[in-house]
Amino acid sequence: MANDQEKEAAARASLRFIKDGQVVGIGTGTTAAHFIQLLGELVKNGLRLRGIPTSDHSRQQAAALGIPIATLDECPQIDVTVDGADEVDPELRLIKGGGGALLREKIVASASKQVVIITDATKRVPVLGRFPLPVEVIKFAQAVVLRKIEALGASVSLRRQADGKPFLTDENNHILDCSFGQIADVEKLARRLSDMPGVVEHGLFIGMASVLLVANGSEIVELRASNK
Ligand code: A5P
Repeated sequence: MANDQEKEAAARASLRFIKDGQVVGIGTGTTAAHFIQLLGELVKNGLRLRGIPTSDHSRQQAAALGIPIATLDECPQIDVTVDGADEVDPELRLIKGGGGALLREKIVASASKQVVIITDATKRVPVLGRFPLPVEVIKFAQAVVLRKIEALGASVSLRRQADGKPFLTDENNHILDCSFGQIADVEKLARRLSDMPGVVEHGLFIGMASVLLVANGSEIVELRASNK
């Protein structure tokens, strides 16, 4: 099964977590885009919900499909969020932010009773860190933060767009992509990054995923977090 079909299959499997009348967090990325498409079909067929998108891009896709959009001010408590991930370890800890939306994604996940992560089989790893960890920084601080993260042993690069200009997040910040290789102590690294002045957020999502749906060929593997 092709990778994109796996993403679609995982997205389809997440639909059973969505119930009528709920507030639904809407993820970002190519896998979440399949979810949004399918959610649009459910709404067209009469499902009532309010969607909280995790990026401007996802908001545009959802709105174009007729999905009612709300803000966190209107709905600060989300019933269920469905989102993708760049890496998932056996404890359902994640690296996210490959699409640059990690800040809003983490806020939406933190406001959600249930977080369903949908991926293809390539995203499962025994140890996080093969994927460069995205760290969102305010522009003023980026050179200082870059040096500090390099001092932790990572090779760090400022994310750029195709035209060479720095990538801008929806909140108008920059992203440092930090290659650590295998991360020995995920919690410790998360704390160290959060403690750095100028770091807005990092892409380590710990204790946030409730359910993981991985498409592996035609099979869907479901894993549940032990603490949820
Ligand atoms: C967006 O910022 C990310 O966190 C995505 O959820 C993640 O990059 C997964 O994206 P794909 O589904 O496109 O692989």
